[in-house]
Amino acid sequence: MIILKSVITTKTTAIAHSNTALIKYWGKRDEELIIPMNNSISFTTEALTTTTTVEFSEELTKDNFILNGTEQTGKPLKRVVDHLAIIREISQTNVKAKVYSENNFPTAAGLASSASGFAALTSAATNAAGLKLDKKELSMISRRGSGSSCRSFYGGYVEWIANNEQNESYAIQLADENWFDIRDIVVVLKTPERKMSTRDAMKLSIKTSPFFKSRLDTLDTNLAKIRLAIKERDFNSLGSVAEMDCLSMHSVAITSNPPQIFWTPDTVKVMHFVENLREEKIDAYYTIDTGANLHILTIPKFEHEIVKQLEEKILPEKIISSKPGPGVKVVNEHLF
Ligand code: 2P0
Repeated sequence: MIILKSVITTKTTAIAHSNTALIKYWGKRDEELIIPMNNSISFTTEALTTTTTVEFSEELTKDNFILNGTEQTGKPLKRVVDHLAIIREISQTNVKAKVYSENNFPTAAGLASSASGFAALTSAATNAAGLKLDKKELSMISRRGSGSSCRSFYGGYVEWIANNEQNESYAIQLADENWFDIRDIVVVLKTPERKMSTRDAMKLSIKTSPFFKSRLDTLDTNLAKIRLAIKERDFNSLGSVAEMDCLSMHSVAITSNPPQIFWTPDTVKVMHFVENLREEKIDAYYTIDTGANLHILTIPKFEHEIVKQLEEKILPEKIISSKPGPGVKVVNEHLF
């Protein structure tokens, strides 16, 4: 990437959507640069958004990060400051920044808030620093803040290319958000506080799960199946492979030492609920990230019926229904 010295310009606001992985990212080959062990595929989730405003100012003596109205300290602040440091290095400046961010969904509940969070931060901060970068470059910078965020730069269906030979790892769009209309019904359950971060859990899996390598061996086939399912708009193939890959990722997590079990009894209840939907000839599959919550994948004609049955039989804390959404956008309305 050739960057000329940038000119710190102005306050910038970006909106990014989270993404739901159909083939999961689980394990890094390079912890520092955040290069994954495997390619992953996701779709961008329209209903889950982070809005972030960044302003660099000579008057600031340190970076500030306000999330959902609360000034952040400790780890959340450090991750933002570290990411701003990468952007400052590229733009050859040492000016500090003020960062305001708002999520429209529960933070750190396994709903990929770090994906939309770092995508919005990277887009707003690079623009505010006067850098003009394309999406491939943005996805590579964002990846270093949080791996899965690189997939949120594009709308629709997106693949994160591990590119293990060249240390250049970035996202590409497989199909836009209008190509294949599916629904992601996010079932928000009571989630116990996570004992270990996703980052540490992945690291532990590589070191201790006897199934880590076996999972990697299944991925080329499953990635090819998902790419084909997207191309042919084959929902049952997409859903069944995504559900299998979710179970494969969780098998690796569960067989780590100590075991990483992200599910609660309610998670398993919803898994059985989805199996029962299929017996009723309702096309539905689940996928789960690092939390108790589930994403029920379906097609538009079954959305209403599934939400109705969830309300009757499960009573979750919240149901958020989403379709595939767009990539990151810079907007003119600022948070401060
Ligand atoms: C995914 N997850 O593909 C997988 C499935 C969680 C389970 O990407 O360490 O927060 O910051 O790169 O991006 C969550 O991982 O981890 C994630 P870091 P990130 O969506």
